[in-house]
Amino acid sequence: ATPVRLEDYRPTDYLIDTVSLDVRLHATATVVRAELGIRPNPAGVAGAALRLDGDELELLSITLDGLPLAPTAYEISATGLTVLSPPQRPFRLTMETRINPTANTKLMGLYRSSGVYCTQCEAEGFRRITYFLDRPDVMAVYTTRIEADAAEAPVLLGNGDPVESGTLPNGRHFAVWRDPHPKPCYLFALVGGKLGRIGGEFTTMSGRKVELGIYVEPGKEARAGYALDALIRSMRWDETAFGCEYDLDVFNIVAVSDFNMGAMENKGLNIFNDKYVLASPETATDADYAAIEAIIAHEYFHNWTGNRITCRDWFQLCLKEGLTVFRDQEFSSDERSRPVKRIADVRTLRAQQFAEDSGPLAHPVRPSAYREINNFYTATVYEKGAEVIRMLKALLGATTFKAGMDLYLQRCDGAAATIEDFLACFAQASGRDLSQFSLWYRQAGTPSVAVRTAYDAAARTLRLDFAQSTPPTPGQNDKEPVVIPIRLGVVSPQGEVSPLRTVTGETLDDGLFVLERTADSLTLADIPPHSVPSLLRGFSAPVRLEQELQPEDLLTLFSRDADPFNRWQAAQRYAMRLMVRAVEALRSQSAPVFDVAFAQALGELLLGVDDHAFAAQVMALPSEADVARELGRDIDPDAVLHARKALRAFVGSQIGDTLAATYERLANKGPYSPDAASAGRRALRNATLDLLAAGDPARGIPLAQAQFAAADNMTDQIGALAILAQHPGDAREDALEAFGARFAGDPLVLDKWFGLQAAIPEAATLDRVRRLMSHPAFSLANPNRARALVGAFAMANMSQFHRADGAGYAFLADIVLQLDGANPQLAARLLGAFRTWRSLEHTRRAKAETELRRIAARPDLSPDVSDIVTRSLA
Ligand code: HT7
Ligand code: ZN
Repeated sequence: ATPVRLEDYRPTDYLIDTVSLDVRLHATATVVRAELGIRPNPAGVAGAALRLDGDELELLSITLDGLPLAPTAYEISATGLTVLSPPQRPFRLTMETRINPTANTKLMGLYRSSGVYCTQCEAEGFRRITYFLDRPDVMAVYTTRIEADAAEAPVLLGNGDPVESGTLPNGRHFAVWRDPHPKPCYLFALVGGKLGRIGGEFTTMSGRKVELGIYVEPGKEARAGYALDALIRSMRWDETAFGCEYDLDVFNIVAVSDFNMGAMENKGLNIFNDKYVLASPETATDADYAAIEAIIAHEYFHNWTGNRITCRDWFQLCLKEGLTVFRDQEFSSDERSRPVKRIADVRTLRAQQFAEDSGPLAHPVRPSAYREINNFYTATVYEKGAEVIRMLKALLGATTFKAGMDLYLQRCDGAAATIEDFLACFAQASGRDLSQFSLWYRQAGTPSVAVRTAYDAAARTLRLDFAQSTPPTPGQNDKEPVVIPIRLGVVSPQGEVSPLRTVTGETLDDGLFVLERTADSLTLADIPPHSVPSLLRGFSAPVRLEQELQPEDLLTLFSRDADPFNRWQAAQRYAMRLMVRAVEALRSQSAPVFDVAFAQALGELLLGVDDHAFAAQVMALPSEADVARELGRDIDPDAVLHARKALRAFVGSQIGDTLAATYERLANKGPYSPDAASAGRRALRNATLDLLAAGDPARGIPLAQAQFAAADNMTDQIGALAILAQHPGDAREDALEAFGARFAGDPLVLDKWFGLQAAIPEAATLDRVRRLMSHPAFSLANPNRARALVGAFAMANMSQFHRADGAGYAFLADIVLQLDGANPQLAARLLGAFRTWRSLEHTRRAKAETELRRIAARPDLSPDVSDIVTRSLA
């Protein structure tokens, strides 16, 4: 396929102002009648043909202003329908198409999930429902009539507000929904099925009463309570934090069990993967509760950042996604612990986005070309996109940032906007030139900031020399310097140096130094001896910081830094340093040597701990993938695994008594509550048990067995099972069997069980995964199941996916090829696990390449898989 390029953007030749749909639902032969109010676009080419997109549609009839269109007046192809000489005035085009929702395994367009009819139109799914100008800059007002068998689909939902409903002969019924807000077709949705409901109410700041509904599989209503609570909190927060008020009388959420992504922000009718709606103490972990809260908020926040203001084209995806991720992260920070949320978000950013940015799939936050847009719903667009917004706020300050947001929400309301439109609001509000800042949207790759420090004891000055560089990425060899906000402080033996002053007498506002050139320096005055600079506080920019810090400096920061993020970062760096050395030792056949001071520092943290969630983040040492990224090249995943295991065992044995005492002290006292403080306590308790079992299995495993047996909530139960899973033997197998039997009827819980087993870092795991694929609850056709088992093996089990014999690669390649025909989006996502292949040692690299070439050689690959495999090999 030829790439679509940003520079080729042109407005459409026609606009569609109104859409009236009549959808007669039928399992295999749904008929859609679409009446489109069309007019020539003054910004388009006069007299041009009208080319509508279409995919897997059967056209039954077509009329123009009520008169049948002659077969010579239009052409149909596999990708669309062209009206050759449309009138150059407003006209009505009415088409009937037939589609088969049951055969729709791609889960794009109209499909059935466990018998429920539902839709997914972003990015280009509406063309699988009717012929249309399927692009986001075509905005119309929609009226949707849905008709169905009343027994098969008693609930009929659409966008907007309900206007009419009634019964029909032959057991059929109908409902009509109208959405008064013009929207792009990717926000269209309908649902029909047997669904249970829980309801609520929200009164907006201007007094509008909104009826809230959450629809789930009948019988699971009780598990939707937390999602409803999160929705109400999100609606209130968006009013307070951003002045964004809801704009319809109804807001519905429907949970379905077959969904390619997490959720979808369709106007007034969000559709969710049920994994992000359903929760009960017995079935959901604390992490699940937090994810539900974040995703409910994210989709709701799209009502303004995405729906009221949408994207002009798909290159602008970060306009809505980066901004909305930023907003949901802020919401969770306000609802929970800000530092802990920041640490968790940075962990995700580094694991997903940094990995993407350093491999063959690297692309800018706003890409300039794509072959398949579905492959650009990435960590770069979402997570790095959010970091760019966070930097903008840091650079402008909270007040000016708010003024820029207010201007954007008012000026671009109702429009299909671009990143330029967005930045123009902040340039105006601040009076600043943001042209260099806009490079963050255009330039791929993770910048490195190298820092050298020089202390002049006589003058009591500390000089910091910064130098930035961004490595080449595909298609971008030469990089320009970007604007990097570096929040910093200095930790002296007496405490924080405050305020920070330069030798020229300026005060560093908020401790912010902005690096704009390739190299720059800063000299701080009046710095006591033995002070340690604390740089990139709160992870103020998405960069790699290269700062030489000695163990004693790291211990100073870990114990005394006023910035909790950098306290955590210091512990991670210390652990990383030990693991990297251990990898080197193991690869040269010698035994790793660790540092007692590190273990003791962790022990001391536990003795004085008050923020449990923070301490849990410290105890979770860098992952194997973190270590691999740090090494960067010639990676031997077995050496990484063993280095990490060895450090964990060392810490666990060194501070075993403290771990055991902390574990006892943090025991559950009352009934389960998902609140952040209780979740933090459980997280720390599980982390201490994990390290204890790593250091002294004879002590830790019986405790894990007891916790597993007695647990009254999923966090404790799966926490214990995850620990047992790391230790081969009967205790593990017995617990796995008991868990599998107990939750045999609960697919979302079994996903955890699949995932845990797929992540066991042992040679027998690949066979275990193959066996589990025949488990009655497993189906490759269900994206949650596929991701839980195959995805976890490929993405969360580094040593086994990257087995030296290449069997892990061959397994994944087989699955990708098997899935590609049915669900290309899912196949392409799983294939993304190969993205780090070039950084491995040569034997594995060769085996990975063989499998990638085998996939590439397959004829009739989907555009999704073909795009990923081609870029991975380039
Ligand atoms: N905006 C939504 C993206 C999405 C999606 C994209 C492609 C294929 C299927 C999809 N389902 C949802 C979700 C979001 O980011 O809010
Ligand atoms: Zn989103």
